[in-house]
Amino acid sequence: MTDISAVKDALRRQHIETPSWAYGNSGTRFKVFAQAGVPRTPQEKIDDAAQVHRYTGVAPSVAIHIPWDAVDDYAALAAHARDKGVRIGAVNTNVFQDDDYMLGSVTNPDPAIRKKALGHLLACVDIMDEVGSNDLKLWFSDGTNYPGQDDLRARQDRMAEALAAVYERLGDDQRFLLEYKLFEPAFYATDLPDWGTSYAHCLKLGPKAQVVVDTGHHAPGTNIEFIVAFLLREGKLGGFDFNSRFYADDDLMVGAADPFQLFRIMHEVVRGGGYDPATGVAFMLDQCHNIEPKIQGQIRSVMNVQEATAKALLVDVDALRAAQNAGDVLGANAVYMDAYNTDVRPLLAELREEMGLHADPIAAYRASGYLERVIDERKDGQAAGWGA
Ligand code: LRH
Ligand code: MN
Ligand code: MN
Repeated sequence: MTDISAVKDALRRQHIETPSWAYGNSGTRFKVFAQAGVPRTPQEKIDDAAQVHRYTGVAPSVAIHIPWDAVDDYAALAAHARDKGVRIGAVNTNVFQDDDYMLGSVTNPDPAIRKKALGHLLACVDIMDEVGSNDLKLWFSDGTNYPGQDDLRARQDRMAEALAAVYERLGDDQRFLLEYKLFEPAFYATDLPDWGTSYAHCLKLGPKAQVVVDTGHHAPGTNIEFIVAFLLREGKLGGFDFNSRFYADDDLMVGAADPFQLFRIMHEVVRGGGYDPATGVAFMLDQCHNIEPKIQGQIRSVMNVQEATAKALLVDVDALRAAQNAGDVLGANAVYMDAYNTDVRPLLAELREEMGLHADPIAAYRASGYLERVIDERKDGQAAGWGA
């Protein structure tokens, strides 16, 4: 039997980080549909993130992306976040949007471009110092489109050299989270295409280098929970970029496409001790809301992660273990599915009320009139968006 009050305590302590870029305008390469009231500045993105925390109680930090969130005074940005009741979380780097990076950033054959890219990564560690962030998120679009275009091995050497230089620069309580992605924008060979390649680079460097699993960055059918189990076992799971995919890197709301997969992932997190804050697994969202309202989209996503977590915490581990040890295939599967099929919404509603929150965060946010207010306040000026 599962202890419900222990489950509630664990859920109360949950921490889900929202990304600044979710609040701005975004779209596909075909069209960006502008929405009224979206933030014009990094400060306004933080204001919107604070709304998500206000109604869910479990989203106290917001990731920033440089240079999308570049400001003159980062300490002031961190103070702004604190004033709004949140803090700045991971600093995301961007070495994919400059013309110079057409043939790669840190793996570019041109040493001058490699130097420029590394300079940006190191500057992002300076920003971490200023905002008090512990996590540097690294994602590289580096790769090649045609066989023979560049030397695959030399590109690994260049990657290793850049990562070592960043590692060297990290402070005592800082780490980097290394993302991988199967393809796009490179279509033939990506320099960090999978968890194994990221893991190998991180392993060589040491404890301050960890792998981040973006749930949208795998081939269809990949067993992501296996990757999670493996990385946790090796102490190398730095965190998640949560989102949903149907086809490629769709960046849809987490838990929308496949809530069962999210449950399976959270089950492995719980099983591997990754839910204990001491393990340092960061639960971040990496999403874009192209056609749906953005703040509501983030609130819904946070709730989806909470629901999957609640179900994972409800797995009757003793019964599961007994069935597994007895070789009872269907019995074990039934215990697992019982947890997944539990309706945890009443439990979460009750928990929110115990936390002094409204039982229904979406309804409470909609009733607050915040969106109508910011639509009015933000009429003038340029809306910030993905890549702005
Ligand atoms: C790359 C990615 C990475 C970026 C973010 C905007 O696809 O997942 O994390 O920084 O999208
Ligand atoms: Mn990502
Ligand atoms: Mn992505």
